[in-house]
Amino acid sequence: MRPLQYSGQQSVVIGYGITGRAAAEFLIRNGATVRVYDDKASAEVLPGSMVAISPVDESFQSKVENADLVLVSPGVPRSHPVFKFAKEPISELELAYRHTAVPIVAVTGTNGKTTVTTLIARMLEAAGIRARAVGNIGTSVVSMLEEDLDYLVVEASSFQLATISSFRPRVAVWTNFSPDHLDWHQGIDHYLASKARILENQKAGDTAVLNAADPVVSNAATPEGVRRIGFGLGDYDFGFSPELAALTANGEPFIQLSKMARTFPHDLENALASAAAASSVGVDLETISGVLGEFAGLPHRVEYVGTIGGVKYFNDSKATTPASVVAAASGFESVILIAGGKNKGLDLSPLAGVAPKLKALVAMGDAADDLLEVFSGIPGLRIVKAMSMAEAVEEARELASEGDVVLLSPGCTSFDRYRSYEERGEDFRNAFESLKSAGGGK
Ligand code: UMA
Ligand code: ADP
Repeated sequence: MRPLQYSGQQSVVIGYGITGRAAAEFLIRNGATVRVYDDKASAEVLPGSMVAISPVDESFQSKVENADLVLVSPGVPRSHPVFKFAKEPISELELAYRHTAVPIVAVTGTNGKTTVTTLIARMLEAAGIRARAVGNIGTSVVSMLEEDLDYLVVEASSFQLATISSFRPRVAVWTNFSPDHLDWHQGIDHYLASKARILENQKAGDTAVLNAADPVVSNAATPEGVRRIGFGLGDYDFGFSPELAALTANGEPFIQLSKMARTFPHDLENALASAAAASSVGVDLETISGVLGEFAGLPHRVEYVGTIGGVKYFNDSKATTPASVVAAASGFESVILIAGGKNKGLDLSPLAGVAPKLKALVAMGDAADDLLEVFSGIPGLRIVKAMSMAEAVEEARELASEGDVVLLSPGCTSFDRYRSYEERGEDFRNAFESLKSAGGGK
């Protein structure tokens, strides 16, 4: 770790969640006086700590304007007054970057970030490189700075990238781009610009791993001398050969699909992005193949739950954008889709892209009526509305026949009914188990 100098400095931290706590502790440990604002807190001083927490009050503007450092938690939207008053608000990614010499592999994109971050970390570890998956995946980066590591593999959200200044990943991975988080960003332009910032501080000799089949990502500008590696389901640097049924590196097959644990189309894209990144830091293709052969996927991401009466059930609760639902459904032939939840300001009409795979739709949650509108014009499609997950799973069972798939892939956040996508996915699993123990319905 590099030496630190915050003695006598005033810092303001906005939000006291995973990020805010870790950042406040880090700054205090390094001599700063920290003031935390959290809109959900009543004014308090944490017992035994040096942290005073309050909601935005009259002193807020002057405290923010006069602070030496203003750190903003990722969930704090652009409409928050801190963005009006702070000279240079920074994210925790930026703070961590300023204090580490450990090289960073960073992963952004609308979908697939957590999966690709996990895969890259596993590939590096399998090669004997000491690496940790951190960031939006759930662990603050500053809390890892004391660890003895060779690489940090950072999942970087648009919220975190929006407030960087010098953050420079040696390897930047951009999985794909489609509209998301428009409520936070107040528009798609700011969302796109924030994602693109992952590349802006790269220097000659660094690597950008870019989705070659995605028109937005493949056209992103990189600084001079940055090595660009394209990946995708075609003839790219890291590509896919349908004839050989294999993933390829520079045209040469390195793993047969039959050897891979997950082979939906988006799984292959995630495998290629991860392989490209790991290979760029020196991991050999054999080690990479070994990891891909064992990786069974993460929970709540097109996760197989079980089979009732020849109908397979999959939990894809993490899918909170239309593009992710389309990707998930593309791996199946005849789908009963359970979708809906809280819309995060997105146009849901691209969900109609799943229509060719759909036998029926079960719409639920706050966005149910919006979904009915999107799908109502599709001839022959059965559509029902459900008031709860249990009802949705029962309805889906009624609509399904042997060989069909019931897929929970909401395309919306869970916050209308649940605290998290995990809780929603567990509710789906419980509804499945109840149906199964009741004999499978019908
Ligand atoms: N808060 C305010 N004012 C606001 C908004 C929030 O005071 O306007 C306060 C809340 O009252 C709460 C605290 O801020 O006390 C929460 O901060 P936060 O929402 O920034 O969340 P953290 O706990 O710091 O977690 C964040 C990421 N959360 C968000 O981006 C919303 C976590 O990603 C991430 O794992 C963690 O930092 C570590 O990096 C979550 C996420 O949903 C899983 N990410 C989005 C996604 O993946 O789609 C981007
Ligand atoms: P993120 O961290 O970006 O939300 P995850 O790896 O957690 O991404 O995957 C979330 C969901 O996005 C999955 O459940 C799946 O529906 C979809 N998904 C995953 N990878 C991709 C991809 N490469 N392209 C499109 N959709 C994807």
